[in-house]
Amino acid sequence: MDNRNLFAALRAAFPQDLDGIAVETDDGLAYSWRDLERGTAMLANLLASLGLEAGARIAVQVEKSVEAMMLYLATLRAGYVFLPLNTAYQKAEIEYFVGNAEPAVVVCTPANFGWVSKIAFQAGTRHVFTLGDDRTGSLLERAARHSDRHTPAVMGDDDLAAILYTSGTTGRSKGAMLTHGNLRSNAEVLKSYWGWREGDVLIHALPIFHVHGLFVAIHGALLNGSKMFWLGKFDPKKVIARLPEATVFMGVPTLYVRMLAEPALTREACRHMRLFISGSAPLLLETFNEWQERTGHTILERYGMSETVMLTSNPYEGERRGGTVGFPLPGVGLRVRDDQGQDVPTGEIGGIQVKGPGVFKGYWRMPEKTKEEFTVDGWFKTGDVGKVDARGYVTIVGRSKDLIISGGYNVYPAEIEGYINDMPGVAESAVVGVPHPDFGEVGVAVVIAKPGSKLQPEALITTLKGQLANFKIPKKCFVVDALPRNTMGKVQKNLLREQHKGLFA
Ligand code: MLC
Ligand code: AMP
Repeated sequence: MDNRNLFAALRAAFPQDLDGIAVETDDGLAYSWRDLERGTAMLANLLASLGLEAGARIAVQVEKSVEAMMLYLATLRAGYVFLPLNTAYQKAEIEYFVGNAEPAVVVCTPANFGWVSKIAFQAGTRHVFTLGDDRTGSLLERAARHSDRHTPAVMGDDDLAAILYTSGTTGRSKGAMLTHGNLRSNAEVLKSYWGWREGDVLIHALPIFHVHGLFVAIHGALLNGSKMFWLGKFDPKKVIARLPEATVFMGVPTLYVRMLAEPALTREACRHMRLFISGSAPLLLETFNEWQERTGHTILERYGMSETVMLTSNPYEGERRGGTVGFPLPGVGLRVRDDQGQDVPTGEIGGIQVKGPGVFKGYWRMPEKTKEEFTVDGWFKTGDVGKVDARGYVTIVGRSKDLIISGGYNVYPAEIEGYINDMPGVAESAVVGVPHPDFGEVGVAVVIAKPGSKLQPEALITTLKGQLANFKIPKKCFVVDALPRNTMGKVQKNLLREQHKGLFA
């Protein structure tokens, strides 16, 4: 049988000369293609030696490092399922993911070993390893004892490669199951759509626990045999310093906004660059225009999500239209429907539904939820609201799902409200997204106290900080007497958004 393992496809694209540099880090390390080949083999052999069952999940919450990327690649190589977790997640969040996914292996930072291993062992995980961003920890120590040769496990297109948790609009996160076929086909389409070519060098400045940094960026570079400049953490100055040696950059809009604030961002600095790509959140027209003026480059905006990988993109050749996310990628079906399930006329607004090789297999152990998110004729309901113009350009105008996208991270108001409502003295709360110059959008909490209770907004925020990932914390909290409601008694979040829209202007 033809091996459809994504790792095999990426490995096949490595350059002939394995001694060339594959990754160069901002702390001065260089990894050759041979290092990637050998490192992933050792890690894959370590995983294979553990006697895990087929489809075992490898949950990973570690700081960004080249070794962390190798662990991802090794998981593919060995045929297991990668489950990346944002390093900002705290105890309750990790408890949920580990309890829900029941990973056979958990890898965490040496600093978090105490509490993470406790959660993991309680959930039945058999192996907990540590991995620091400075190559310390038990994972690499153990891997070093294994052979540096490994034949990639034989996988089919439909076999699971990764589970990405995406929060639900009501309550708990859902694990989107992505297959080797989903990821490989998307990577192959983007390789040709974005014109990846010999000599390309990618600046990798995004975190590697979400679609953008983990899949779009890493697969893009590896499938083209391209070198990466690897930043442990986004720093606009470091990115700009590397531009003269690079050709491709990918970022969420906040990264572009922060780079524009640097005087060193000039046409001259960008002269060697071929392509700037933005996605994960709406790119303001203002940022698009300012970038064009300052650098002479037109940002290419694309649109995707954890459940589907990339869906649309502005063209590489041809007009990249600011404010739009371009055309459906080859193989992607995209339609816009009204609440009655009818196609809307060209240019009219409705719910975006999609079909295609990147669309996931369903939510982990949630067949009912999965069913709800698909139409009877098999289209996935994205929850995004948009339109398609006469030329075929897609524009996202909003979301039907109650979601805030802050600096490219998704924040679900229902989750934050749940935590606030559980605090003593709180009767009710509403969290809404408002415009923010740096993060695009941030959460604001509006809270009602129980009769006789006194609430301090600052104290509520402090309590939340001890419970939730930092990017989910509302940037402002108000204690009020009443929330605006419609005649059905439902909180009118649109009015709250309107009321607070100027808070950070
Ligand atoms: C950090 N903070 C944020 C935040 N990131 N607040 C709101 N939204 C965010 N995204 C807050 C922290 O809580 C902290 O607050 C303060 O900012 C400093 O924290 P930090 O960790 O030092 O922040 P920084 O390094 O500056 O991070 C900002 C950032 C980061 C923009 C570089 O958020 C980032 O890398 N975003 C990219 C996310 C991404 O890759 N998304 C792709 C999803 S995939 P305090 O109060 O504690 O000091 C997807 C699909 C697709 O959506 O289509 O791609
Ligand atoms: P995630 O679940 O983290 O994968 O986030 C996916 C969501 O991010 C999508 O459903 C969109 O709402 C949003 N998104 C991604 N790319 C864009 C974009 N270019 N413009 C607007 N929204 C985007």
